[in-house]
Amino acid sequence: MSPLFPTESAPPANEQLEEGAWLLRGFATPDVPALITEISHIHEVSPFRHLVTPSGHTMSVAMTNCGRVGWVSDRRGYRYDPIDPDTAQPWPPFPALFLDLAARAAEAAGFPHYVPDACLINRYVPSAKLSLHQDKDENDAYAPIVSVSIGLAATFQWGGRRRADPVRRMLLESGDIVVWGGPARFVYHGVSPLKPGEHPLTGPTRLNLTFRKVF
Ligand SMILES: O=C(O)CCC(=O)C(=O)O
Ligand SMILES: [Mn+2]
Repeated sequence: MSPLFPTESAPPANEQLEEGAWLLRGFATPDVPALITEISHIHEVSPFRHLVTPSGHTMSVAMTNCGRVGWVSDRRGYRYDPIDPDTAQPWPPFPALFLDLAARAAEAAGFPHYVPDACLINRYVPSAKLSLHQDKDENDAYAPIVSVSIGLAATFQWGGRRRADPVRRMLLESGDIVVWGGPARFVYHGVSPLKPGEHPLTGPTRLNLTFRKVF
């Protein structure tokens, strides 16, 4: 029987978005302060930068990477590169916490033994956005994307396998993780323009980690 005077609210429920895709609400919340510290160390070695798309558009989201390879874009196209083009050095290695968190989240979504080799780190300020897209520069077409939200909340767009499919919108808050792989691996997704706000740990900013298995 439930208590007459509940003192604690129930833990946030996980939500299956479709086969192969889960929203794990609050999964990373205990790790958020340590994740922010790790991101600031990565930023000291490989700073956030605004990449240019092959069509010449400068992205509103600032990006950096850690891991064996990093996702980059320039006039020549999109690719994974073991060298940070801004520093001419390898990307910073994965912090142990990143690998551990990604593996735990993947397992909770039905993808055990997840060992990513890249983590793209996105930094959004108000009005920054990511248009509807598929993540398809990775060779592994089954292993999931594990996407961790930190700081200001954002509206996540979850579409279908075709760009024109209907899009669901959901608020992602700090500590939420979305995992999509297997049959959901190539679902179109995006982030609506970030609304202004102030988060106790990140100020007027949203950070996002997306883990990928590239090889
Ligand atoms: O910021 C997010 O929540 C999604 C990021 C994303 O889709 C990407 O980096 O490819
Ligand atoms: Mn993506």
